[in-house]
Amino acid sequence: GQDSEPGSAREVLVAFEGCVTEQRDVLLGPYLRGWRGLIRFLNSLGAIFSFVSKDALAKIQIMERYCSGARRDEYRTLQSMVRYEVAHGLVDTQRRAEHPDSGCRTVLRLHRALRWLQLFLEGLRTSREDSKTSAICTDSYNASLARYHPWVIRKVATAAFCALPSRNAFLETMNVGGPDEAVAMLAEALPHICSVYGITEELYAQHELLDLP
Ligand code: 1Q0
Repeated sequence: GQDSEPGSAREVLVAFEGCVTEQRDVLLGPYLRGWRGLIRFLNSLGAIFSFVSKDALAKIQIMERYCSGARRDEYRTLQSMVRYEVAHGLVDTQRRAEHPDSGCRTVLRLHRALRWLQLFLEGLRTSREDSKTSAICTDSYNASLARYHPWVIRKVATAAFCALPSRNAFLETMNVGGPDEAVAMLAEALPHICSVYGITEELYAQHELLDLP
């Protein structure tokens, strides 16, 4: 519900912090809450990004259904999800067919987007005050997600990036105070996103799931 969704960037990033257990498992509940918060943030940037938030939301909803479904215990962590889906042949590895919306392929799309987020936030954090948000966003997109997207999506996405507010205005929309506070919060939060990303990447590599259709 509305109330359980994070209201500021800090809470979004804290949700990612809460994902990783002592055994370095990634809990899907907090992972999806972090994503819900990101989508809320994205929606606040304007309708121009709704083609992005619609796709991300659809993926979050697929995962939320697994997490509250009959097999919810198998979907407590990314590790248990991979184990379960792989062991039961629930993952399409060549083309999308019997299992077009497996948890593994759905999370992979979010995982790739998390790499973009990591680069984008790191770029924002370390950029000069007069840098253009659109340039930071384009660079991080080209270095990550773009390679998985067809030409049309790349064009539409890079056109939409031009609508992003200036660096300082963007940092202010994070709702954690002025640009300096936002930069400090990013410095504190980014290691947690990096760690979720790194653990997922390793898990998917071990199971050869990084190219799922
Ligand atoms: C700040 C501006 C945000 C710009 C978002 C950059 C990503 C652009 C991606 C555009 C692609 C969306 C169209 C759908 C593509 C799908 O084909 C693709 C593959 O899925 P499938 O099922 O067809 O195989 N889907 C994806 O690649 C998923 C893309 C998800 C992108 C989610 C982006 C979430 C952004 C959040 C904004 C956060 C801003 C910073 C917040 C800081 C505060 C914590």
